[in-house]
Amino acid sequence: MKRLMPVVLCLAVFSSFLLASRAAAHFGLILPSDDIVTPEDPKTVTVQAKFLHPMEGHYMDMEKPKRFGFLHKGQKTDLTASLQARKGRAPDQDRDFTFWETTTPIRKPGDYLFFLEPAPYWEPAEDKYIVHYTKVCVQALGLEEGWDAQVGLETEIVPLTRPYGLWTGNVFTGQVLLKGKPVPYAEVEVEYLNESPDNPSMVKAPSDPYVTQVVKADRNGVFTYAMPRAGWWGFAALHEASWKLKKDGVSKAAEIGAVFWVHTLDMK
Ligand SMILES: [Cu+2]
Repeated sequence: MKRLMPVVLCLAVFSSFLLASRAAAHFGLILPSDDIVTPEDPKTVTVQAKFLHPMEGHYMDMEKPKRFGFLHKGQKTDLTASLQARKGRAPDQDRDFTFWETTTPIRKPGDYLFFLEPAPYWEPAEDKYIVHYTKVCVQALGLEEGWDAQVGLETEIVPLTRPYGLWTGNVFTGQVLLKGKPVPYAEVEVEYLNESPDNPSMVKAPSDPYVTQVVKADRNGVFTYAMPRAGWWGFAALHEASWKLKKDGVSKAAEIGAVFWVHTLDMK
């Protein structure tokens, strides 16, 4: 979510819904059960697709994704048809939300770059659609190749840091691409997945600016962020699409996001 302009914020004071949404950034998420599959333990991984406010643990309902799959050694495998709808319950929500899940055997060495093109999500608070093109990398069987590949999504983050085997405190550096070209000075929002499976306790933000971190890319669209806690970290670069979508016959803008997720572990 693009943070609202100050003038909008003034109006938002009258609307607790808008006010609440100010701090919350939307993120597409691909969450694999394992991010590194070792040669000693080849397995089938479970992969979930969700749409949420990661730091706050607030989930939106997700419609069936348009496209979901992985890129491995230059070859795409489509898993869209295998996606199953699942229900989840966030701690602060009094209703279930829908997400999508599939499993895939990891049998061949090399990086599995999972990608997601969700169905457009209508956000009434922002009067626009949101489409987050999301990626995550699963390292397989010892061959560290493929993580820096472009999937060819309308917008995507291409990692310059190898996106696995990261310690807490490491930096993550990536390049923001829009239609295959770097985006100078792109703004990148960063959030911690507070419901990371290995997070011992939910982190409470002392004030709104702590919820979503913001970094800007350089003139080549390259950004860097150091991750201060073990778990999953999401990076999102948002732009307005060059196309529109209809809502009840009216043409509406779409926010397209390039999202990448990485996992960190504490050194012990
Ligand atoms: Cu939301």
